[in-house]
Amino acid sequence: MIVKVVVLTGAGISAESGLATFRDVDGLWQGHHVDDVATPEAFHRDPAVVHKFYDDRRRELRTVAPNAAHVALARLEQLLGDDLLVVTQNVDDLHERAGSSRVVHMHGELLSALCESCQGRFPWDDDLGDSPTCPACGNDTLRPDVVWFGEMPYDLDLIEKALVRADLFVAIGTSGAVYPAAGFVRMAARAGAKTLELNLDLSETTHLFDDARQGPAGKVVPEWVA
Ligand code: BV8
Repeated sequence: MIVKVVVLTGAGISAESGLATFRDVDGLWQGHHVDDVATPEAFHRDPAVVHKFYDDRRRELRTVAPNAAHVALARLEQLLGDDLLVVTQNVDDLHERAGSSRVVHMHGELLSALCESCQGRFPWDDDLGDSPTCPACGNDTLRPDVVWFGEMPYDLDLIEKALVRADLFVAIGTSGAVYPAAGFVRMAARAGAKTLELNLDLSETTHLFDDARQGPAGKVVPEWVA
């Protein structure tokens, strides 16, 4: 019997690697109001502030490594192949660095730059400064290739097709605070999938899952994959 699995990850899976989450006590949004750093309006109002917010995170990302939870999901992909899809809300590259290749970054990627003029995408080169020019069209309209509030997440069609065909939906390290990701559990359950939440503590959507286990991802994810 083919088991099709969709795993949704959030900032909590990268916490033990040392990357801040958004809403925990020392989360990213502390000291940074979402409206000042994670909306298109913020970027057009003061691009330097937004570039600095992402430059700081990009610099920090280069100093951390995947943890046991990322490694366990990469091992699960070796077992399940195309029957596993990891959908991440995270913009870090820790899933890929742990060995996962079937990863959808629905909120974009920290190490990618997007040109607002020609829509070209390029690896983010560290010293792009705060008015980087597009290597393709030459305009100084490069922005972080991340999905801000009010912007359409990437690959929603692909994700929804996987959710309605899933036998099992697992959410790992996400508060269930942001849509449309927070609604994926309902979509999977409605289509008949079993649902499991692995999280440090209860989330805003724990009550929607068939099963929920609390604990650090670096412990509960390898236990689940084993
Ligand atoms: C959209 C990328 C529609 C950037 C992010 C009113 C006005 C405007 C919009 C809305 C509105 N009401 C609703 C909306 C929609 C809005 C939304 O949901 N707002 C919320 C706040 C109510 N959503 C959007 O705007 C989305 N787009 O709706 O578009 C549309 C339709 C048509 C046309 C155009 C548009 C886009 C949202 C994407 C925003 N970008 N990130 C960046 O990274 O800087 S959001 C960001 O926060 C993450 O990507 C993630 O999605 C989200 C939630 O974060 P989590 O990953 O869950 O992390 P969090 O800190 O919250 O929780 C951590 C969890 O881990 C906790 O539960 C904790 O217990 C646990 N944990 C901690 N340590 C561990 C652990 N677990 C295990 N082990 C540990 N060690």
